[in-house]
Amino acid sequence: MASNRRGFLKSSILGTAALGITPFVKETMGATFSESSSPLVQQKPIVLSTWKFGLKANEEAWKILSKNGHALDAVEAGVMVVEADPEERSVGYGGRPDRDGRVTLDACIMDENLNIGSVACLEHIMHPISVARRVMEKTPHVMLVGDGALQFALEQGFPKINLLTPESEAEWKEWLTKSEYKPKVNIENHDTIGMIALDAQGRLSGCCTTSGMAFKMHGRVGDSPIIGAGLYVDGEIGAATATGHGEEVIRIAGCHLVVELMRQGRTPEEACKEAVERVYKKQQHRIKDIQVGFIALNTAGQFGAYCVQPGFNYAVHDLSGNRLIDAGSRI
Ligand code: SD4
Repeated sequence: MASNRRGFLKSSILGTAALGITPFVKETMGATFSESSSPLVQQKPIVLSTWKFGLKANEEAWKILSKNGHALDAVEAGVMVVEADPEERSVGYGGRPDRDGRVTLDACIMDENLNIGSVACLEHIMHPISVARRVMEKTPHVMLVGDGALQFALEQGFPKINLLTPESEAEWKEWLTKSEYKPKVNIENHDTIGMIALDAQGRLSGCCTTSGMAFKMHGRVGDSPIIGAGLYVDGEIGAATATGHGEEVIRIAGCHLVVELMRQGRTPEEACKEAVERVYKKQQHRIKDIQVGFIALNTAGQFGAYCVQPGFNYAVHDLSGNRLIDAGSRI
């Protein structure tokens, strides 16, 4: 088994060297590769994303990363897979609606040079992440919301569609019978997709996209499109993205905090843990109703994650393959 793994690594390295991608340094070859976090040697490219659906998103991102592509293109392409999937009921097309039956989407994107773009409360568009990228690249602004975001998307040629699938509509109608607003922890074991990547040239990028809390008030915006809350990237330090109850992530400016902690010398996992601790400390009286999870990656390719409640997992794809890892939890 171990020799198969080494054989796979070796052939991956030879293959990627031909593509001009920086291979693992020699020490990695003989070592057992740590699944938990923080490998001691630099490795790139690498991509991380939240929840189980991150596995298929990572596959798509890897197509770009393994060809020496830009991390920004990889993360956008990766999350688009989940946005377009009607079976994924917490992101994009088929996402659960707000309490008025409207599917409103939040997304943001960021590269290694602090370029940012974001949309919030965007309706009728399959790929909010691509609209966020257009905001970044084609406007003097960083964030568009609601009707303005839709108007911009249509001007940019994005097709207008109905995002409410029969399954989500039925669930909303069922919810209406009680109309009880109570966010659930670890909905169907997946939630927002946040993705962060380090490409072969050492460039970091990230993005985050969601339909937000199911049956939220119309106009509610979570952490996912808020740069510094649901996502942050500093090309000299690292990147982080978040999932879970957005209000709690915004309260502590979560992902900016994680990146700043890495700047102070914490490993990615230590930084995520400390950010989770801050949520825990202030919200102990209601902590059983709260889930927040962070994933983080630094410029050396070390990665880690942490969450409040057990049940959060994340997908990692590097030269040794694509796998799902359970994050450590505070409770
Ligand atoms: C948000 N973090 O909007 C996102 C996704 C979510 O339960 O709904 N989490 O708060």
